[in-house]
Amino acid sequence: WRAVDCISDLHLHPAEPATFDAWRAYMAATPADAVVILGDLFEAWPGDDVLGADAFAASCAAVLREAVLQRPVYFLHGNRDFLVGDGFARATGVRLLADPTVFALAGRRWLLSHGDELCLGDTEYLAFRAQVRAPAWQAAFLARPLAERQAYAQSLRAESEQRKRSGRTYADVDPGAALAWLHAARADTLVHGHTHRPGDHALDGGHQRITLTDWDLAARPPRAEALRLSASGARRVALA
Ligand code: OKV
Ligand code: MN
Repeated sequence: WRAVDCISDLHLHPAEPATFDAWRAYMAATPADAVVILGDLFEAWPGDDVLGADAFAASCAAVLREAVLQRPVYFLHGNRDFLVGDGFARATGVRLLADPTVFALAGRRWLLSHGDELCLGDTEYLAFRAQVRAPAWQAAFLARPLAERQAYAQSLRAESEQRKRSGRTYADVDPGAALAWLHAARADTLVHGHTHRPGDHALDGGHQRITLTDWDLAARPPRAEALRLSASGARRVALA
């Protein structure tokens, strides 16, 4: 591969059609040899059976099915779409990755993650995460009727909107934890999303942490970007 694109935090939702349209256009046209989605592609995901019940989810799957005819598409989970599963992978052709995953490209090792697990200051969220990532919790949750799971997803959305409105802030990635992950993976650069604080950060020992932007085509100015990894390094490609 010569170029691999990373995108994250599109938070696709039927109420934001401009973001969906930009994503669809990007997926059809990117010159990258592979696309890696670093989580929070969807604003909410109540389980893969939503694909048969919800027209918007089905439209997103159709975009992915087209895209994988051109190039492999990889996905790792965000904090919103942690219930994306094997049914989604089968229905779309997208390949699911563990978080974090190392990508070796042109002699460099890139560590790809959503980033939520590294925000050590978000202790309440990390407790929630440990609960909902447990296989037993997921099996019990997915056994409930879809309508009930959709209502739960809606209550989580409302809770996080309320938190935003109240001005409470989220923690950022812990630099020590990021460096520990990089060392364990023998990787040079960490690429992640989640925090919606795009930036390039130098870490000890010549390591680097690159944070992707979220996408919002309805914002002024609009935001959308891919990080293109190649032999010449990492380059931000503006898509809005
Ligand atoms: C995670 C999903 C947001 C899915 C809320 C109690 C309470 C924790 C919370 C923690 C997680 C929201 C608030 C998030 C998943 C969404 C929207 C859709 C799976 C409660 C404990 F009080 F509401 F019950 N959380 N976060 N969604 O990470 O933002 O579809 S979140
Ligand atoms: Mn996130």
